[in-house]
Amino acid sequence: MVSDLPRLSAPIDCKPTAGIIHLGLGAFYRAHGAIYIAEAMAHSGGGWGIIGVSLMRPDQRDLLKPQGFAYTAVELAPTGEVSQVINVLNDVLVAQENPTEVLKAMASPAIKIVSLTITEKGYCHEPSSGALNRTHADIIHDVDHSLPKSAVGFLVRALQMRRAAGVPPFTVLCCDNLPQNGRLVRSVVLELAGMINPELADWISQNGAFPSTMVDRIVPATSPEDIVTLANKSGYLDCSPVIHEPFRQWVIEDDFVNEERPDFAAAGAQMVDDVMAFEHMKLRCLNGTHSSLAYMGYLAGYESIFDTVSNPDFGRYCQRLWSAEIIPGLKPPEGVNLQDYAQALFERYSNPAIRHLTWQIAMDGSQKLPQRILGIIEENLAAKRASPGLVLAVAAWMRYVGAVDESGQAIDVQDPLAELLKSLSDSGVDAAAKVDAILSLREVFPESLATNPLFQNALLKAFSRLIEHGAQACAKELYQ
Ligand code: CS2
Repeated sequence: MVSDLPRLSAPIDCKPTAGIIHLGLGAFYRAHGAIYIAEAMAHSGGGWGIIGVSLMRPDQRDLLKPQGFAYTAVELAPTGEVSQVINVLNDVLVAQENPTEVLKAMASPAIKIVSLTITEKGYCHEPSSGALNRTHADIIHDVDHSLPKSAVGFLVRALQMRRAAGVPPFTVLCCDNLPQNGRLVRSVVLELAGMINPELADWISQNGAFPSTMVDRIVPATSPEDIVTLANKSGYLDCSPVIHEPFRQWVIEDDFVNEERPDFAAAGAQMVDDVMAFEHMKLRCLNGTHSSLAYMGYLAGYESIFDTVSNPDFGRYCQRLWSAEIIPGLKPPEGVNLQDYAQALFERYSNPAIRHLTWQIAMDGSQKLPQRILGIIEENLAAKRASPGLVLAVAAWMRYVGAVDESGQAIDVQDPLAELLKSLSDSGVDAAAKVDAILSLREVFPESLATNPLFQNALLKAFSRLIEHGAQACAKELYQ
């Protein structure tokens, strides 16, 4: 019985001082940013302990507290595994339970950086345009209340407290898969601050820093079996380990308030002036194919990315997405060969030890599609380049949000727009009406794309064929 094993524990009193607050303490950050920071401190010192904040649920705090906030990171390579205990979290707070405590911590002069992995939907923005969604219930709330609900509200209210106390702002370090993520968070923060007090917005704009970053590591959700496997191997019980692949990359714009930051470079992060070329490459080559494979693979009955790319039809589909539709329009970052990058990605997807579920990646498609897929299709249209594989992926997403798979089973669609998408899908009597109804969603499809007849026709054709022949046959017929 693993429950009889001693619990992983770390002494609380020998932690570094906290210099970072991280909003959105999910597995990804614990398997990526937190490890870089632990290594940076091991190499160059500094008070960069991390206070994690869960915005909604207490689960992580409750699991980590009895372990002194330490956890195991398990690296799974095709050739074997390596585990290490990460002991860089000082505390975990739960915003919904005690927003005052979170604000107080964020306002403390010792905190120099507030980083975020709150997923795409956490920014309360309109995915197709990047603008703050002023009709979002949490934003409406946060304009009038000093105890906020949204992450953007926490940033703004904490910055307001720092300004009032004469403390410089913290650097806001966005680590979500969004294009120009620093600029995006800056613009939503300034917009909300401006609605509260225009002088606050000016102060943030003049004194704050919002570096963009590109983050990369494949981190599947930890399963109950992972916990048991680790316990049997290690001889201790860790109730919240993280599982990850060997690869990792972090590219960070070197723009921090008063230049105060951990020695990220000592841990292997790339410090650059402009992250855009890296971001484009990663969001399109990795996340673009990830989402395409997730919808196509799920519909065809495949559980994981590994299972999906192991099927030769989907493997070829993925390769052709890179070579014919994604790479031709990309400007590579200096010194990077995009073909090599794509081949390395294929090897990462083909790691049998990583079970990254298609269902997990399929979540929140309405928030992911614009930057992962739709932008490429628009650029390809402008360059008179066809995008049959990406259009097929959009059709697969449309089919997926109809919430019934190819074998007639219900799909548990997780998306902030899930209900609306289902009702739009159901409102159409035939394929054309369904596609039209979903295309009318302006928060996902920009006008220019939704009304482009070439795109409309290709999408309708793909959607109809998908219903008639299924995802695998459609992938195959594209690239025979
Ligand atoms: C995935 C990403 O869940 C998803 O949508 O595409 O989490 C992906 O695994 C990471 O961005 C890899 O760095």
